[in-house]
Amino acid sequence: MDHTNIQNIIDLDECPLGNATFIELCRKKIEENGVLTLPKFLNGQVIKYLVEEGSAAQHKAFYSNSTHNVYLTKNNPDYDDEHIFNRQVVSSKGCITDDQVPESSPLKTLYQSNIFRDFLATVLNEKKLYEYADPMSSINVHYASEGQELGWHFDNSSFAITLLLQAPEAGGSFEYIKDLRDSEAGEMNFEGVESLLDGIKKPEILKVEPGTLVLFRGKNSIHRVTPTIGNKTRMLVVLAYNTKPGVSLSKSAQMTFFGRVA
Ligand SMILES: O=C(O)CCC(=O)C(=O)O
Ligand SMILES: [Fe+2]
Repeated sequence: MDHTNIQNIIDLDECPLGNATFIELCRKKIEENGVLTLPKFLNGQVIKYLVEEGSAAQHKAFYSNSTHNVYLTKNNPDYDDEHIFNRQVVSSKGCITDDQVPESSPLKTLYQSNIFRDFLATVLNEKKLYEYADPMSSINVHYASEGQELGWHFDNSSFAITLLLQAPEAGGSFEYIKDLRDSEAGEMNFEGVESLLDGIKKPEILKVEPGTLVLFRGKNSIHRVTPTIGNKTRMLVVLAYNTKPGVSLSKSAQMTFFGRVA
């Protein structure tokens, strides 16, 4: 199959990305719900191909076994260690970077495709989207093997774009609470976050199957991925774009996420 042709990668019958009615429907959905899922986005053959490609590269993954607070900041010594601001959660997934994804990969065609990028920009209310200026950050493939997870957090970026390639036998589910804080207003909602982490407040669970495209606004909506259960690795692609050209991920963030600097 020709992987340089976008029509072989996206199922454009299920997801007509150039259709004005479809685009407007998607824009409304993410505006109202903070999340948009497009099941069957990827062509079935391409999912299989990408799982094989991803499995072949898994040995190159960098595993960051780190603890962090939900706000993804350093601890604040004004609060004691038990305070919810300083409470630590675990993130333990592995990741490969854009420069480790083959040039022949359908992921490169998808990432660069104009129809896809224009669709994303319109749906996300952005003028235009740009690739990262550094060679590592644009396309990442994440791996979560048995017991690995992504702890509760609010994203630094205002939107995230993911594609699940392989779901584990159990676990690995994406949980979230919409608008649990208001970062623009400086409202961190310690009570709400504590109630969630203590298991009192219950999150929503996002239903995601392999091949589903997810657009998620995670800056104010706390989310996590529960630990993988069983031998099958959870494999997920993160497509990262900027709203301005020429932006690189900071060296310290490269070190944290990728274990090396470009
Ligand atoms: O793995 C996922 O589904 C979500 C990833 C995520 O939340 C992140 O990378 O910030
Ligand atoms: Fe996130």
